[in-house]
Order: sequence, then C-alpha cells, then structure tokens
Amino acid sequence: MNAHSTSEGSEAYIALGANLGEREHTLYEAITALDEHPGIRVLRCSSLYETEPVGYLDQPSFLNMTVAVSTTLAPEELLVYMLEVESRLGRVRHIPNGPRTIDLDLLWMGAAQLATPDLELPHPRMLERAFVLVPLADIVPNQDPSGLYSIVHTALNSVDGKDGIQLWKTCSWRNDSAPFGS
Ligand code: PH2
Ligand code: MG
Ligand code: MG
Repeated sequence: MNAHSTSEGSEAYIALGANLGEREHTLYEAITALDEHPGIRVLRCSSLYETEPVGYLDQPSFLNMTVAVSTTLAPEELLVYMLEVESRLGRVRHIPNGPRTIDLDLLWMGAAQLATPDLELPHPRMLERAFVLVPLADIVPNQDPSGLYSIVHTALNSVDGKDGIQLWKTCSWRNDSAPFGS
C-alpha cells in the first residue's frame, strides 16, 4: 500500500468520450458498468461537456466527462476491464482517433508511473487536451494527495481549445453505494 492508497484501494481518474449513437446514455451505461465491478467504486463524476473533435476533425462532436473511482485492481487489470466495457458498449476501432460509441481512457492512478506497450500512466496526452482537463478540474479536490490538483490547473491555464468545450449538463448518475457528490 502506498501513500495514495486506502483500505479500499487506489483512487483513479478516467476520461470518457462518446460521439456516436445515444451519447449521454452510453456514458451513463459505462459509468454503471465500471461501478458494477466488485473491485471498482465510482466516487465522483464531472459535468458532461459537448466538445469539438480534436485531431481527426471530420466527425461528429463529442460528449466528454471524467469520473473518479476507487479501485482494488492493479492499473493493468483496470485497463482490461475498461476495454471490455468499451466493446460491450459497441466500440469498434476503424480510424485512429475516429468516431466511437465510447472511449474510456485511464488518466491517472495516484502515484503510479508506468510505460508498457499497453498502458502509460499518467496518460501521455491528458495535459494537452482541454476536453480532458475541463471535466477533470470538476472532480479533482484541492487536497488531492497525489498533487493532481495543481498539475491540472496549471495545464488548464495554458491549454488551447477551451472555446471548443461547452457545458452540456450536470451529471445525473447516482447509485446507492456512492451517492453523487460523496
Ligand atoms: N478523443 C480522441 C480524439 N479527439 N476530440 C474530442 N473532442 N473528444 C475526444 O474524446 C476525442 C477527440 C481520441 O481518443
Ligand atoms: Mg481517447
Ligand atoms: Mg482510448
């Protein structure tokens, strides 16, 4: 157990994006699927933002959001489950950075620093993407023990593309084991 883990496991941050189908519904299905895993509990969710596509431009606008979870899984195990949820929710990989029903990206997991062929932590592009930073700033507490708060706010001050991000709705995902905002 390291300085950022608790008896419940580590805290991790996940970015979600959707730009095909019933985007909002799919985001909530993904959050529910994460929370249904016995080793994952969803703690907080950001607002939902409508965002202009970045990178590959000829595709519909996205809904993006982030969630904080506590998990007893190792980073690689969490990633494997996230990929399983993506395929359950109809993710098909055609064009890199292209349209998708759902994308789940593991951003940050306490102090974990990793670089394997399948997983890099912290996520190598998280600080360059306004569609990640804006929702992340909703849910990273000022007292975050891993130092993420100042990292996110420093990056947010200088990142390009913030005008492509519009608040869409506040998060209405709730469940009994983790009331929203707890
Ligand atoms: N994801 C990408 C590429 N471009 N643009 C927006 N607005 N939102 C995304 O989630 C997104 C993107 C690759 O994962
Ligand atoms: Mg992505
Ligand atoms: Mg991805």
